[in-house]
Amino acid sequence: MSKEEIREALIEELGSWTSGEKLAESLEISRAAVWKHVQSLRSEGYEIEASKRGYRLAALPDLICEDLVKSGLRTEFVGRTIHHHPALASTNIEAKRIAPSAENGTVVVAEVQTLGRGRMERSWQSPKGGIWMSVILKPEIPPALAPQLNMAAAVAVARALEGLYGLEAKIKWPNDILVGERKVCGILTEIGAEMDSLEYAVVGIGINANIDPALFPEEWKATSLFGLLGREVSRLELVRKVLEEVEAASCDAESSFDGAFEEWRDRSATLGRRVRIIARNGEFEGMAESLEADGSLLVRKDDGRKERVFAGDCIHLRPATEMLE
Ligand code: BT5
Repeated sequence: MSKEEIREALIEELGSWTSGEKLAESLEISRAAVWKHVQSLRSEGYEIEASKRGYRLAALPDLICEDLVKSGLRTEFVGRTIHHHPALASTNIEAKRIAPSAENGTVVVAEVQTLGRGRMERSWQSPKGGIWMSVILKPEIPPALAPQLNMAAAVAVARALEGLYGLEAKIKWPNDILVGERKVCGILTEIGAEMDSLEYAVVGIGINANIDPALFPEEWKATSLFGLLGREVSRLELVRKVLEEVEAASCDAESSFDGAFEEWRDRSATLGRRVRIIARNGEFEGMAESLEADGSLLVRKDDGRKERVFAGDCIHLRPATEMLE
């Protein structure tokens, strides 16, 4: 595609001028067509200057586009194909649309989402500066093991945040990534399956990266990497790291899963806490006693009975330190 070629040529000549005539000649298109593609790249966020000397890209744009992510990405299959969109309703919706014909590891990423989704049809704020992406995975596992991919994704994000920024990232059941009790990332895994085989899993990962945390209402107990670190992070570096860790942890999910499961449990912010569970069939309180390999949470109620929870919301009732007093 000429537009892609123009983008590549400008990135290659980063900071220098490339004449419009040369571009037109090498791509065998008119100068007007070059101009049209430049306009389209500008609308995607590329700051391309135009003068008598031609076109110039002064700096790499802060965009998570395929070429930029792939240079330096160390994975076998995750991220081999990346569909980058300036805006989408939801990367999960788009990923599910293309999943049946997409290859294992395909990624859909958007700079903003206009209808970002959380669990149970809740909405997910997805302004510019965050990382909103979905990874299509097609492991050969039965559908019953799909929760492991969800758990693997949480482990992957936690590892990435710790590895890149030294943040102590914890996992709040079922799958929120917390740093210091505040949510910095949410994960939504959806699957397409037959009775006995998983066709695909779409693992949607939303990371509040370079976002002003004041944007989130206090009751969400949300934060962002910008809020935690006091500086902007390289979203490209973070996407690469998360994709690398997703590949490692999802391969683990496909084999024995022991390693990823242990880590999921070790990183739990919920175990040992007093919690309120809001499930489809009602609400109750108790102590979060154990986590099972199928992703469920075992809660001991105040009357001593144990309840196994597969899905629902979990509210941490008191900070862990108070529990020890
Ligand atoms: C989640 O839902 O935590 C899963 C979020 C998954 C988002 C990713 S982004 C890429 C992909 N495409 C999508 O459309 N979705 C996935 P849940 O646990 O239900 O949390 C939703 C609740 O968190 C909302 O009801 C708000 O209270 C709060 N919330 C909304 N936006 C938030 C944000 N950016 N950061 C933290 N909390 C948020």
